Amino acid sequence: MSSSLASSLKVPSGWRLFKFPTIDSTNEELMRRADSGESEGLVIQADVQTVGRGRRGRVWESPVGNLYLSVLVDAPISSGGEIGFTGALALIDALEMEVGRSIIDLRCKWPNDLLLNKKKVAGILLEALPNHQQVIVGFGVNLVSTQVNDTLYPVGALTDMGLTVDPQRLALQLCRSLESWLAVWRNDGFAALRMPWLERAEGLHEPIVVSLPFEKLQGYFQGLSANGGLVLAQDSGERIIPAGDVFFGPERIT
Ligand code: BT5
Repeated sequence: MSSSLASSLKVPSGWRLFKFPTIDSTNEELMRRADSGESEGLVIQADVQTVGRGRRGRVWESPVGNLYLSVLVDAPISSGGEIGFTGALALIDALEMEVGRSIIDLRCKWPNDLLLNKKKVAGILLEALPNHQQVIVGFGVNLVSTQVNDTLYPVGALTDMGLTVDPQRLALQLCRSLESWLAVWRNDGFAALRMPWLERAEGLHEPIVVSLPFEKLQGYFQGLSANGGLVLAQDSGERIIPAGDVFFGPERIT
C-alpha cells in the first residue's frame, strides 16, 4: 500500500488488517487466529488464495488481482445469516465508492452473491466460530477476469466493464462500509437491511429454482423472511428457505 493511500483511507478505528501475498484461505487464517480470543474487526486479506472455499466445500478460484478478505464480526450464531446481508450491502457501497454509483448496476442474488450484468462477480462465505458468538464474513470479489472450472453460474468481473479497481483501496472501503452497515443492523435490526437489499434483488417476483442438498424446489421468489430466509411461493403455499442455491428461470429445474 502506498503511504499516500494509507493516509487517505484507513480501516475503522480499532480494526486490525493483516495482509498476506499468499495464503490457503483468508477465512481459515481468521479461524486460526480467532481461536485465541480475538474481537471484532480482525481482518485478513490476501493477494492469492491456494485453497479458497465457497459454501458446501466448493472451491473459490482465487488468482491474483482480485479481493479476498475476511472479517471477524461479533454476532451470535443464531443471527449469523443476517450478517451476510450487511456484507452484501457493504460491498455494493464500497464498489460504488470506487467506480461511481451511476456506473454499475450491482444486483444481490440470494443469499449472499453480487451480480453484475447477471454474472457472479462476488461471493460471501459466512462461517461461525466454535464459540458460537462470532462469525467470519469472507468476501471474494472478481476485479479481474477469473477462470472458473466447476461453474454453477455465469462468472463476471469488474474488468468486463472496463473498470479498474485497486484491491487494496477496495479492502479499506469495504471495512468502512461494513462497519456502518453493522451499526445499522445493531441499531435497527434485520428490518433495516431488508428493503435496501430487496431494492437490489435479482429475480424478485420471478420464477426461480432453489437447489437444496436433496431436492430442487420450483416457485416464485416473493421476498425475504424476518431473518433473511428466502420466501418461495409455490402452488401449495409459501415456504421459507434458510439456505440453498438459487437459479433464475423455470427452465433450470432439470
Ligand atoms: C460463495 O460460495 O460464493 C462464497 C465465496 C467466498 C469466497 C471468499 S474469498 C475470501 C474468503 N476466504 C475463503 O476461503 N472464502 C471466502 P458458493 O455460493 O458456494 O459459490 C461457489 C461456486 O462459485 C463454485 O462452486 C463455482 O461454481 C463458483 N466460483 C468459484 N470461484 C469463483 C469466482 N472466483 N468467481 C465466481 N464464481 C466462482
